Amino acid sequence: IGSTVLGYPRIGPHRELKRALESYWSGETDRARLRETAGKLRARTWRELHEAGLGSVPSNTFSYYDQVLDTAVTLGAVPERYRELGLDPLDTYFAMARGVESTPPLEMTKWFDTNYHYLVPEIGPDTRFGLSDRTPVERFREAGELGITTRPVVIGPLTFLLLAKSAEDAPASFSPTDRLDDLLPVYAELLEELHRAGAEWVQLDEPAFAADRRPDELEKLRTAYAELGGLSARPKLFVPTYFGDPGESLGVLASAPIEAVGVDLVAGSTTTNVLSGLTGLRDKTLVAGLVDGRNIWRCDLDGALSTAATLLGIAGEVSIGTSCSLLHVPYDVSAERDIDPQVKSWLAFARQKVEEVVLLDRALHEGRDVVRDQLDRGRAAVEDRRAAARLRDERVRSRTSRLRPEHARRGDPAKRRADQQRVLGLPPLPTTTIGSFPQTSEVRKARARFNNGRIDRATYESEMTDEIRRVIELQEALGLDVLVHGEPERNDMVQYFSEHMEGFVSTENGWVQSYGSRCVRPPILFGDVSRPEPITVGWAERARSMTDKPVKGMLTGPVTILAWSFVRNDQPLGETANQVAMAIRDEVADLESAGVGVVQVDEPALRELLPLRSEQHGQYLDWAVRSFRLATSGVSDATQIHTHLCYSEFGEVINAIVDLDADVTSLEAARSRMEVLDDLNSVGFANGVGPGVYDIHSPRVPDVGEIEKLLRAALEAVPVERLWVNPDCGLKTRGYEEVKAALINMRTAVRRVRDSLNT
Ligand code: THG
Ligand code: ZN
Repeated sequence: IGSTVLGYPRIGPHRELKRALESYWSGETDRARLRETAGKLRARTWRELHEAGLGSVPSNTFSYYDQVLDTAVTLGAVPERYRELGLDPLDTYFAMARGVESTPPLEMTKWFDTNYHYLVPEIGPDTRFGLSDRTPVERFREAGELGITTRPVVIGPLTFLLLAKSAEDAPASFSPTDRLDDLLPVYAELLEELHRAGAEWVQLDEPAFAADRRPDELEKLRTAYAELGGLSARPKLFVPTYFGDPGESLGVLASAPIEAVGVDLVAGSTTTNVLSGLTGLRDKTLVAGLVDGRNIWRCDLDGALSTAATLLGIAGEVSIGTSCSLLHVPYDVSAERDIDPQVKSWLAFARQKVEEVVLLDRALHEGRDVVRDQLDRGRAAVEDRRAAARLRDERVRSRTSRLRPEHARRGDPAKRRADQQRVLGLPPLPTTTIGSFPQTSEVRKARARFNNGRIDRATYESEMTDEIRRVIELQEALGLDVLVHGEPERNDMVQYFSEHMEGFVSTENGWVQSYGSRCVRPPILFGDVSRPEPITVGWAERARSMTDKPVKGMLTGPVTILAWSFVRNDQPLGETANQVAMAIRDEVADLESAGVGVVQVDEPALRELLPLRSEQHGQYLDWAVRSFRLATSGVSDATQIHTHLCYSEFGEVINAIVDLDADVTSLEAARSRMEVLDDLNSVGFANGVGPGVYDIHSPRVPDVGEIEKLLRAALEAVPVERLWVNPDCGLKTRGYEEVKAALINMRTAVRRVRDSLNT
């Protein structure tokens, strides 16, 4: 197969696809324009990868929205309600991704433990599979016209079914994997067409096997590749797993009649041990995923080469690859103009990673001498980073080394509740919001003008103060009980904090796709973390001075800061978490000193970093919970700590929610009809809880009766003195009209329920 990457960013080096999509959706441009932009981006990527010298260039890694949705459409798994819209294929596709007036979109969820989100296919007993779209073949031909023979990439049949959910009307006993036998002929047809079109190799991704899998699922993997491998006229098959150790699936794939297997040697710590015990690879190619596809550090080339050398005897052929698709890193570090030059010299984005792959493969097969200079330069950068004094801040290290269990412990919860109620004097069923208020275009413009120096700090601060005053006045008018300042000064809840802490650098153009056209710019955490001065205290204090009601200070928790940053890989994540926790702890203490008696520390990503393998859950949750508690345990019993978690699926972290020991936890719950409350009861949760009473992800304004019903349902599960009332997430992405209407209805519903409590 030769050197290769498993996938590549597709949003465009300057987010060209984002702009083209959003302008098509808004009706400003037509589809010809969108197709033209998309075609140019694909051609550019193929040329770049080809010219860089890769042995095998992937295709079909482009997507208008999401690769799982692409696969569903190719295989014919389009739910009836989208077919019935009678739209053409492109708009049917976008209806599944974004919904239309009459029909909401498919559910979206996290792609394994990354910050990318995919659309969840719905499969039922009646789903009519069939090769309904030939995009992988068309893209192969399109690249061929540029003179580049590519390797089409498609999600493998098992991962596709394992990521799907059962259709609404499927019987309870049904599982999407039950349909494997009906699906395989469609894959077979696709492979045959690709073969006829001249594809030598096809890549079928099976990352689902880096997570825990049951024996019957491994058996299905065996069946699937026995069948696909047994086709008479087909391309060679390359099946990579990634995001962790493949465990037993590696043995299954090694003995399957396929030509190449790929393993993630960055996230998979025990994979090399497993490999050494396998004999089935002797007549196969092993694509060694040695260049990290998920982080932005330059590769330790010597280390990678010595690992690669140990594999030479195990597989028939060894090719160098990335650990996973490069979708999860930005395009090109050389486009960054503002990153500190020394830190910049330690970094590799997608383009640089392609160079590393090519280099390693040549060193492995042609000898180190051929690429001596490049190896020397790479080594110098890695050694410079390793030895850099600026990675270490002895003040930070001596502080974390002196941490004791009592630093992560607060007083008795009942006493805390009494002390807090004495200070706050809240009514039953207190109302609050999650923190952010709509980010108006005026607010965004003011931030942008301040960042590029067009207005001075005083003007910026006065504009933000005016905005905070408006938000406070609105909340007073709505009669809410615990107010927030609305966060107009924040671009992103992680980026904002990283910009105010030591140990991070930000990028100018380091965009990574989060979902569809939406991107984030993860900060780079390179060294010891500390907080040189208060970050949010000035804003919170201003808000506090504008009202007699309690004001809640708003912070992002250590786990979420790590989850949404590129983190250092030279020490355990738990150690980095302690440092971030202490920086947040300092901020919490300063808020308390400034008279802010309620502080919320958000951890929406607590679930996201949960390891794919359950045997690693305990260790992760230990450090994750400890870091939250370190951040929040430095205050008096009278200071009320809140936290907020989103993205449902609390099941596997439900005990951790208890262990966080926040005084009040607000959760996304409106869509799951308060079921989470019973789950919390079953694990002995006894603190305050604010199950979201309406879904902020939809523009729909909930009516009073609906909220009232949810509140009464919540009161069945939680005693009145522990129940809070709030929307289920921040309001940043909504408009003021909807927000006002929804909060008025929330407030009215609470009044009705409170009145009925008194009688
Ligand atoms: N911040 C970060 N990561 C996240 C979220 C976040 N991951 C999970 C979830 N929230 C993802 N959701 C979004 C929602 C909106 C946007 C991105 C991810 C978004 N981005 C702007 C865009 O693409 O136009 C860019 C924002 C900017 O200018 O900074 O709207 O909240 N880190
Ligand atoms: Zn949320």
